[in-house]
Amino acid sequence: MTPTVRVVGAPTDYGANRRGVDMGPSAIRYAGLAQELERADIDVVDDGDVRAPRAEERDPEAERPASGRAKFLRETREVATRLADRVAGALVGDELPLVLGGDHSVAIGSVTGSARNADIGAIWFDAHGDFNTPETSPSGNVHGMPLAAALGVGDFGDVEWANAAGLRAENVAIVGLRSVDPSERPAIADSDVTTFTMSDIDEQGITSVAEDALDVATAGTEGVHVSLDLDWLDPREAPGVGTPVRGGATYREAHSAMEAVAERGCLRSLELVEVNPILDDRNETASLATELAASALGKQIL
Ligand code: 5AB
Ligand code: MN
Ligand code: MN
Ligand code: MN
Repeated sequence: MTPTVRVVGAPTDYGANRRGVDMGPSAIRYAGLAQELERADIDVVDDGDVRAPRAEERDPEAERPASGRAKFLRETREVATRLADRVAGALVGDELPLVLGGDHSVAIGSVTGSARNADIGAIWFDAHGDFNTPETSPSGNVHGMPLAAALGVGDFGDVEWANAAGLRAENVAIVGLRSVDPSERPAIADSDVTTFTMSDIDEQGITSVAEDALDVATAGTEGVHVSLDLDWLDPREAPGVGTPVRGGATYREAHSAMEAVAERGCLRSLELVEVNPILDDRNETASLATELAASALGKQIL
């Protein structure tokens, strides 16, 4: 039985390279998230959004660590803290938190909250590694750094998030990689994170890759956080994202991976991030996000 799903939006866009992902939570709700889950016999409670600052009212450079680039670090930390409390609170109530981004910097809060009272694994479905640090980032955008931040990699100044107590790199898998910055590569290679590129999916097939990623994330853990960046999918399926990269997962591959997650019965928390309605085509990326959530949460065909 799927527990009650508690939806919480994190409407940020200051962590991304393009404006507009802050409208992601609205777009995903408008696409019919609650109805889609209810049709799948899943109970849903919508907790609204965490308060998020607007980029134009803030100084992007405030609290930039001495070590390098990272824009809107103070804002990112504020929202991560609020979101982590909501996620941890839902879990304490035996509910399953479903976070709607927002840019991928919100994952720092989701992961930290999910790993607060348990040892967890994480699967990162993404075209990108999200393993930059303020020292290696080519852009300064924190949506390219959340996995490093959650694992305590890199110098973020004196921020407190950089340790999701219950998450170890050995239990993290990134699936769908096809765009990694040269400066980001060594940190991924030096970590104990397991990676599956699009070529691995080509060669091995998505079913086998999903099972391997689930093995990594469930080994010795009490549950798995699934972080779904919609740019994991091919831009033909998911045009409404800020950093599209050709050659991504197909519609069927994405569903198949989410179905594997549901079947394993290990899902602890889920997030749907980087949906950008300004760049979308008739809200189809948001709509796809709702479908994939239903698959991950155990929607049955028969
Ligand atoms: B996303 C890039 N590596 O760090 C950077 O969408 C892009 O959350 C990051 O995966 C993409 O700026 C972040 C060039
Ligand atoms: Mn990405
Ligand atoms: Mn990402
Ligand atoms: Mn992106």
